[in-house]
Amino acid sequence: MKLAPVLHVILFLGVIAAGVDASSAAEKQRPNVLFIISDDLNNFLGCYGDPRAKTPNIDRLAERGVRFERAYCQYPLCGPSRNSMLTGLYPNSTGIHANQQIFRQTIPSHHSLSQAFRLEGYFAARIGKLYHYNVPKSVGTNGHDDPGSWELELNPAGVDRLEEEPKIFTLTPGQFGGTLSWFASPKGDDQHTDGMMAIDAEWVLERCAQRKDRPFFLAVGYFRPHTPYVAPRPYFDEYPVSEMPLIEGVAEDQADVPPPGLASYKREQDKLTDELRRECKQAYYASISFMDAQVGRVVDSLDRLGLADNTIIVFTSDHGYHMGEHGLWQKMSLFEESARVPLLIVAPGAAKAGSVVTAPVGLIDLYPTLTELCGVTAPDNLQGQSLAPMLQDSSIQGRGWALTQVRRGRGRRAGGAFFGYSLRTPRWRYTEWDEGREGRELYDHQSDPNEITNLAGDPAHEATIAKLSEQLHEAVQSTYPASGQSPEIDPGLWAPNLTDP
Ligand SMILES: [Ca+2]
Repeated sequence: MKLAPVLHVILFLGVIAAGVDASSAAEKQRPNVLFIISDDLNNFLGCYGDPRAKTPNIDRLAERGVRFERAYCQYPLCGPSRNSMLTGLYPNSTGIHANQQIFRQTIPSHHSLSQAFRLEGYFAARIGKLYHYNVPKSVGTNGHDDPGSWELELNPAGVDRLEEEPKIFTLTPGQFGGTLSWFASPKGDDQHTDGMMAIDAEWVLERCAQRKDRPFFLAVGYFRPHTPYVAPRPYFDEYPVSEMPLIEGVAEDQADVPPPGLASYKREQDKLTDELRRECKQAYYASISFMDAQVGRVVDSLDRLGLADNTIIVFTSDHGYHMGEHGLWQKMSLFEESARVPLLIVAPGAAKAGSVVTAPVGLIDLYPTLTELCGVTAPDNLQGQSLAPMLQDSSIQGRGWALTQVRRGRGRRAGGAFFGYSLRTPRWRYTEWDEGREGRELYDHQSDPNEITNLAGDPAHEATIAKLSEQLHEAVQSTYPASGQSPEIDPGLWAPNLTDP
């Protein structure tokens, strides 16, 4: 019986250990979420290898978390993309294919991403643009927001909205949101909308830090670099106009693209000279760096308040953006530049910091990812995949493709409107316009990362095209609701503007 006291000690220690485990598990709060989205931001970021971009704060997030090299929007336009991302459903299941609409008009009982968190006790707050807003006209209002998604909504408006519009250079007088337009502002960061949003976010985080009993879902939606590219002057000075590159060989590149592939071009862009193209690029980069500084400010607050260890950070954009590639500007194309988005996820304890995932993923995947990471119940009809396994092991391939769609044609729903669908696999981009009736495109990213040579007419690739076409049609099928019924928006509500006002 000599061993008995030792056993007692072991048992006693075991009880203490179990007790500590149980209490720490009880005290361990569900993770918070800081969801940061930029508007009309492409991959002009240092962490994505851009040679000019000065984006130290976003780059820092990439080092702290996982960078998704091939992330894509489901629709290269604010409203449809954001509705899809925040419902976890493809546009064919939200019924939202244009701006000025919200999924409550089509699938009112569906729970949005932040609503799912709210239903389980999270404090959910929105600052700025999460659902669609007209930029700049809705800045300072709720835009086309969904009130059911949030407990707190903040809509600051800075000098960019309230004072400086008359000074903005624009290709079409009086137009700012859908047209190339820019202004180097003499006012400082704190007087601009995005700067005010960072200050508001800091204030919300301070409040959250005091409420230990309730986890938060804080969504911060910056308006830059959306047109008009208005940012404080010092950010413009970081990008000398003379150093802004021009795209060469556009006419040769366009020769093999079917017309719908280039239909996002706007006639007003004929007014662009090389000097204006350079100024435009400078202003876009300046707006990105200004927005990057506001990201840094919010992340610094999270660190300062001791919240970072238990907060998942997402950084992304609603779609990509052209700066002259293929002769195109802005969004609404199915080329890589318009479909691709930056996507960074920092998840303390659930992600391998500094890793890079190359599997194609979509914004549609964020809803199931965040609910899984936080143990929040998700609706059972979500159409994306959880990226949580990829955060731990970057070699996991998941679904293996991403799908982006866009509407073409001038009519309302009948009378000539059709969709283009583009499938991105690790190697290929394959696009069908109206199921091929209006053209096909095939680009080999192994040898042609800029998508210059359309291989769709090349007999040597017939087998590849047949296989990708089958894969694309299966993918499109998966974008509809399981019931087979596609939600339709009331035609009276359908807004014919295909681009962003
Ligand atoms: Ca081409």
